[in-house]
Amino acid sequence: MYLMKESWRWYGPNDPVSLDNIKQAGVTDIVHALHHIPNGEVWPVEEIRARQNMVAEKGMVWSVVESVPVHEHIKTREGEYLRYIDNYKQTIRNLAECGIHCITYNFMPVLDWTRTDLAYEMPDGSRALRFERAAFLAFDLFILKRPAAMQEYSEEDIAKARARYEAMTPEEVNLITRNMIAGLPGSEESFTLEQFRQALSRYDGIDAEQLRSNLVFFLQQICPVADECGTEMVIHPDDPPYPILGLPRILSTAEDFRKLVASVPNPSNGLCLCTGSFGVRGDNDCPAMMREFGDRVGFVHLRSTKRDAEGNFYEANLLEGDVDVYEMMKAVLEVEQRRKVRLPLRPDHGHQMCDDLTRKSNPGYSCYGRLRSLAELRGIQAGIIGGMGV
Ligand code: CS2
Ligand code: MN
Repeated sequence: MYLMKESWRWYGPNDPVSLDNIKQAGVTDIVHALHHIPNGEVWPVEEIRARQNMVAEKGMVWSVVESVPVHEHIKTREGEYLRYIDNYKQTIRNLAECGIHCITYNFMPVLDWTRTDLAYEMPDGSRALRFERAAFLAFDLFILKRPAAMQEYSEEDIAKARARYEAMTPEEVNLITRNMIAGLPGSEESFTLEQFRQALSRYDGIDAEQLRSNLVFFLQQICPVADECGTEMVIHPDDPPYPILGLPRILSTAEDFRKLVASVPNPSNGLCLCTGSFGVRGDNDCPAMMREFGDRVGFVHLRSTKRDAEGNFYEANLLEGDVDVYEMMKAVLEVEQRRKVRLPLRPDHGHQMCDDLTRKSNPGYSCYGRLRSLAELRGIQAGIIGGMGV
């Protein structure tokens, strides 16, 4: 049987969830990045090796990179983008030299993943990450004051956002501003409001088609190198999976990935199937995507969000959200048996619960919350295998 390769994201020596903690979670594989290297610069072999050794000392292996960030100049195809692409190629080679062959990245303009509330209280007292549409619009319209925003939303939306904004205390305004622009873990970039406006304005002439063609150009450059190294470049979907703040987004649906593969058929052009990101849209069927793209899925993130009719969503307990986790796990197992590979899979974000509530951790990357998800995933997998009579 080819079972999931249990993996866990570790942010490095300063992560409050230490490698010792992770070891006790029982995982074998570490998902990691050199967060201290500025975006666009080469990751030196010695630095990769140093981190690999730290992980190896604890009896685990650093097998997946999440992420090698794509410099903004590459996304807008301006300035020094060619130098940054060369650097990216070198990083792929250096990682391969160290035996690391799975690299996650995303192509979201300016912002990585976005939430308005990082401590949304659940009925059981644990805390979840949440995206509240009215608060998000209030930020866009009345805090950021993005010039085009007034034309993009309906009158009803604007009225709701205005009421939401007017009811905010100054502390709330500060908090939502920080949540939006200070950079969630993994995003590597943070801004002041003024810097943020400037960063957005670099996309003024760039629509979805242009951004897609910039991604295709980038992949056409790096995939031949990745192919040669036996490395999979797995793109992480947009989160949330639709355009925000007037920025285009191009990896939000199955059709988006189909287009990408049609343009860049290289074997290294792969997908990080994150059910938490794709699952925010009702028209994304994650198990069906797993079955369709199985040959190109190099890494799986499992989490589940719960959406409502207003466009809000929060990160639910794994088995209580909109994603059919059981069906997803079945799809993963089917692909693994067919391909005869074990795919790295990690519990994505978890709630802050138990001791997580009194210690600081990276938003979403709590210890107990993720342990709970991982335990549930193991149970589902064991149940499926048991049912197969193997
Ligand atoms: C997020 C992101 O859903 C997620 O996994 O936590 O940090 C994500 O890992 C990056 O966008 C991938 O490049
Ligand atoms: Mn994810």
